[in-house]
Amino acid sequence: MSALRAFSSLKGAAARSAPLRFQAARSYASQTKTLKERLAEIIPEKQAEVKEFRKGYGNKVLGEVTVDQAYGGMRGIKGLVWEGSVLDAEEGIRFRGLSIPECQKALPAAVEGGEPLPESLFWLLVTGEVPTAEQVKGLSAEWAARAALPEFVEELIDRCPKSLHPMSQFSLAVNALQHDSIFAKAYSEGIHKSQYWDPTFEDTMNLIAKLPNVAGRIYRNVYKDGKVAALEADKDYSYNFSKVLGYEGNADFVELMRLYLTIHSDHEGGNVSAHTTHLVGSALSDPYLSFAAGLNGLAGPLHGLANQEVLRWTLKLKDTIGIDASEEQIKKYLWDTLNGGQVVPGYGHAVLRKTDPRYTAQREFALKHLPDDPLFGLVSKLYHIIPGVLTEHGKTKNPWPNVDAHSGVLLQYYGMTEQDYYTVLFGVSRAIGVTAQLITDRALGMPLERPKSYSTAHLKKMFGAQ
Ligand code: CMX
Repeated sequence: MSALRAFSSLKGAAARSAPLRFQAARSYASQTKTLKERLAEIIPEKQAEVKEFRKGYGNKVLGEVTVDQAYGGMRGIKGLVWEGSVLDAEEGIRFRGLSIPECQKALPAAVEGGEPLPESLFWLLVTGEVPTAEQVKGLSAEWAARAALPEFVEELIDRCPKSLHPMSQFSLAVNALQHDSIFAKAYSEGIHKSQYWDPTFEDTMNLIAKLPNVAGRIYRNVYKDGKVAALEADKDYSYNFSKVLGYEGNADFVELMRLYLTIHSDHEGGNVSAHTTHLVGSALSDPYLSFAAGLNGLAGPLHGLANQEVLRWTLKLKDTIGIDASEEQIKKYLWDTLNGGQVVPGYGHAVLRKTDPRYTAQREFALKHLPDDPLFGLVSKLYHIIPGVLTEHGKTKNPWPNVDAHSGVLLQYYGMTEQDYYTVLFGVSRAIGVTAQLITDRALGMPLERPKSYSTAHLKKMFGAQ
């Protein structure tokens, strides 16, 4: 593919600003490399950059920590490095400097003007570069080629009772995939630490590649006939994932998966699933063990499980007061939730102070593909009512919707009504972001993570409190 064609595959105004920065600096040769070949070139440059930066600025102060922050979930403490994305409280997420709308314009898509391919986002997160359409095609093919599961993992999933939550099955299967970890094997054989990134990369590629078969098998076993269709070697990741789920016949659902898997992937380093994966990885646990730990955090209702909770809560509201409920009825329902000591799922965020752009991207998808869906109508109505009630309630620092407030309504429209499964979709996407960082962690030789803790007695003594 010529450099010119690579440029012309980048459409729109945003593609001519930030993405061009990446593209312009790249030679034609770099645009024909595979991801691993490109990484082998980038990593020494990155190592040198970080070494130089630390030499000059290593003793600069990032911020101070208060006693309240130590008790308050370490909110706002600046103590992590995460290369793939940075979250701004007002603007939301940027992946390697690109906002979601910029990614939608700049990253290669499967259909003209369509949603970005999550493969291209993985490339962007790992390298900081927008890949060419050919490079993304190559990555899709590599993932399809690595997708088969070991027989014992299939059997393990098949033996799970249907009543075991899909997220527990997911975590179990990812832990079992560890059997074939290339990093663990290389470590036991005495690999030099300067080479850690290579087997980490291989594990990551295998892990991401196998997730559609893991997640698809769980879905087909728990909710359908247990039959899992074979992936197609020449199709993209989202198409193949939709196929194993049983939705490949619906082109709009496949497009939804491309958007979904792209926007749920990465949200900087401090959220529970990202931080957990990074923390466990810092002990040199391999990518399977690290990501499985992250999945267990994602399965919490204040984090990824909120997407199942949102649809459940919304449907209960619909059943209780009706889909055409008045503003007054909805407000009363909200107050009943709050007075019952429960959170309104899908609203609020530990960092964001505005509507989550991931919510906006999904809302725009709904406006394009399902503008007349009654449940979308209800979700839109809630968007106009909930922030006011949460503000009046006076507790939450951010009354606006997060990513989880919108995904369920899109999925149910296409027939995926099984709410308990929704967090598994989030998990497949999250693998793309957190494993990208694991490769960087090992390339930069990030050490064991070990912050300092104190007991209340010790803190009181430190400050002379009675
Ligand atoms: N409904 C009711 N109360 C809420 C609330 C909501 N949606 N969001 C925050 N609050 C409450 C908190 O529970 C807290 O109450 P207490 O003082 O009684 O403990 C108070 O407001 C202050 O919380 P905060 O500083 O605004 O928010 P946190 O950073 O502590 O928590 C989050 C962030 C996301 C856990 C919280 O907003 C929440 O529970 N939201 C609902 C669950 C949800 O949607 N989670 C998904 C987040 C996105 C994701 O990770 O997938």
